[in-house]
Amino acid sequence: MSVLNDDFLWGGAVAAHQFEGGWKVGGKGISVADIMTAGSASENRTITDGVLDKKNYPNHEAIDFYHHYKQDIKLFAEMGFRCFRTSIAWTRIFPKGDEKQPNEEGLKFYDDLFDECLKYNIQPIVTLSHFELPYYLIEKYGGWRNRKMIDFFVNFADVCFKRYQNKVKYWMTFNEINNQTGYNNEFCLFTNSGIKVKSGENAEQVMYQAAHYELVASSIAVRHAHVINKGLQVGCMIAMVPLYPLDSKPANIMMAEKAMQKRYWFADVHVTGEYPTFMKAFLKKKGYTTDVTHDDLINLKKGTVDYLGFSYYMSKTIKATDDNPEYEYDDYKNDVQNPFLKVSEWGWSVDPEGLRYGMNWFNDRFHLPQFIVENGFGSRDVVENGEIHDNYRINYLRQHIIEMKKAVLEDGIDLLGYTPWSAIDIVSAGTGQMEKRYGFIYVDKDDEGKGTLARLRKDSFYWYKKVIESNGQELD
Ligand code: P53
Repeated sequence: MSVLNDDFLWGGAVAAHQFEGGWKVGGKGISVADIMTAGSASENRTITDGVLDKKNYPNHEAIDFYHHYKQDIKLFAEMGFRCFRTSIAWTRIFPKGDEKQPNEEGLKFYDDLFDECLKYNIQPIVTLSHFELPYYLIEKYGGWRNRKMIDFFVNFADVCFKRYQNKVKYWMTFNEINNQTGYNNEFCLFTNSGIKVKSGENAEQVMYQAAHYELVASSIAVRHAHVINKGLQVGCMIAMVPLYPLDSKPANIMMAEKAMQKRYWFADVHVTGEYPTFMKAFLKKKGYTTDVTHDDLINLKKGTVDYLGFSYYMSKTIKATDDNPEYEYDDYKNDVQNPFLKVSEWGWSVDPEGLRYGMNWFNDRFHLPQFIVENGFGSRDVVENGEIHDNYRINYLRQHIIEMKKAVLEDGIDLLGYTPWSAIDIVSAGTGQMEKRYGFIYVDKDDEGKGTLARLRKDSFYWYKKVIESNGQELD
């Protein structure tokens, strides 16, 4: 029987703002994550005007990886991680975001972190922008509403590529660039692009213009990376949430197709360097992207990505409505329950086969190596005598690894690696909770911010260690 390549990158993933803490240490500036309060499954996080007194900002301390990194990386090594995906907090390197010179103390922190990984032969995999823009850039420039952001991002990327080129080979530019469309898009417009939608404003229009600037910034960063060091591999990062038609009614099939276009055109631009025809037609009809220059189009074409990084948690199912002959996807109107799938406490469906489907869908279009950089199950965990029996998490991951292997071994997809979310328990991006846990390692901290921060190995820790040791053969 064929098996995965020996150099398959098994690991785990996190993002700086969700686990580092140390929000004011080492000259770090305030990021968008630092002004978001804790929410819950039913209550959204609020975005406050700067840091206010007496509010619970879970990202300020998070799990304090900043002061625990040696201990935590040792645990990752114990599991046998071959790689570790994290992000570089932009505000550690450029506290305000528009400085010309980087903050040496911030750069030094990531040197130490990456060296600690490399000591155990763990390859760092790095995202440049993962929901942690400098807040100053939002106040002063309006975030990605502003074309100037391209220069600030590219400067940040250049500094990182130059500094860490011998420690980090695989990079990604913008985390889940496509989640600004569809589900909860105003929240994502803030976390991804630092944009607060004004009343009376067309959020969709703002999003398309901001996404254009981000795609141009990404393409310039990719081109620069290759000039700095030919060995660097820079990918995009797309949230793959397949949108299935509810049934075989042609209108529902067409609705799902148009919805997939609306959510995944970002990947077309990243990979081909061009806007796909359906998107050109849509933008023309709406008159949305008014600021697109000739140079932008050249940049997009010259900076196509080396691989396709993506997250996969769930699929969604949709149905057309009669009042929408042009099939403009609106998740609030079109999303329906999939009668075949169960959902988690947070309403996320569990659909292992959707992972294989998504990988095939990407592969049919793009013919690029892929990297599963997030996949996991958010759940409450119970500690009993210092043990955590999280078989629900093991089941979820096992089923997804089985489908991933089919995609590689039966469908022939070139897959670089698999970094489940999350290497260790961290603050949820969507809800700000600690109790929506994804980790192999439990962290003693609750939603009120109380706890000793002690680390405990869950059952899934020992299970995943065996999976890696056997290169994905032993999944029981
Ligand atoms: P949390 C939406 C849909 C799928 C994944 O999410 C998403 C989002 C946006 O919240 O985000 C990714 O923590 C993201 C991570 C995040 C993870 O999924 O809300 O890249 O930062 O933590 C899980 O449960």
